[in-house]
Formats: sequence, structure tokens, C-alpha cells
Amino acid sequence: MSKTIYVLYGPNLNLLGTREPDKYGHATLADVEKLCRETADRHGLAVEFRQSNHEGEIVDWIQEARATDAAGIVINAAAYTMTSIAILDAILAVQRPVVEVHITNIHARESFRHHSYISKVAKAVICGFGIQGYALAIIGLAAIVAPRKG
Ligand code: CA2
Repeated sequence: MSKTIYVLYGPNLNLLGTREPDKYGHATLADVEKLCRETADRHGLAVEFRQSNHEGEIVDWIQEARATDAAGIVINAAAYTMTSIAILDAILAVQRPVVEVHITNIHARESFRHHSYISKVAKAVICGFGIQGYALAIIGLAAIVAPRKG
């Protein structure tokens, strides 16, 4: 198993930090990438960081994570979380721990955001901590894939 974790970002999250800061904060996607790399580095992991507005490309990357023997996946599939059986199926096939992250608490928002296909197959779900949720997800994954002694 490699020491790389895939951090996958779904549609519209390329806009992070530029619109709706009241909901999603002021940090940009580049800031999130930096946070993920620093957190992973502290735990002896590397990061493959990707964002796409296209469902199929996200499916391709989940398959790639298996093909490259990645240690796990952190995913915020954004609106595809609530709609994509294709992403659900890809996660079922990947056979690696997957942590679902949302910047906002999706359960405190509109009812159409309450149902997640990904939650059904994820190892863990983190929502509502803003971008710190990514650091928490990486720390949790590190504990699963490379438990520390003592
Ligand atoms: O809270 C989250 O992380 C979400 O996954 C964000 C998605 C939303 O569809 C989910 O229900 C919850 C929306 C991402 C849109 O991102 C933007 C960021 C900045 C400005 C505009 C959109």
C-alpha cells in the first residue's frame, strides 16, 4: 500500500474563498491544499489533491486511487454527494477507507442536502468544521492506515 491519500473535491468548490464566504469561509482551494499537505506530511503521508466539476472525472480518480494502491480517500463531492450513484459505486469498488467531508453542517441546511449516498459507504463522515474538517479527516485516516505505537 502506498502512503498517498487522494483528496477529491467536487463541483463549484474551485470557487472557494471567492463567493459565499458566510457559508464556506474565506480560505481558497489553494489554502485547503496547503492545509492537507502539511497535515499529511506530519503523519508521514503524501497527498494527491484534485478538484473537478465533472462527475465522471471524480469516478476516474476514485478508480485511480485503487489502481495506484492509495492508502485512502478524503472526498467532498459537493452536490454530487446527494445525487451520484456512480460515485457510490466507485467507492464500493475502491476497497480503501473513504472519509466524507463537508465544510458546512449539511444536516442543518436545506432538507435536500440531508441525504448522502457517500455516507452509506464511507468509513467516516465529518461536516460543519469548515476547512479544518480536511485536517481532521487526514488525521483520522492516518490513524487507520498507519497506527502509531504507544
Ligand atoms: O458543505 C459542503 O462542503 C458542501 O459539500 C458544499 C457544496 C454543497 O452542495 C453541499 O451540500 C455541501 C457546495 C459547494 C459549492 O461551493 C462553493 C464555494 C464557494 C462559492 C460558491 C460555491
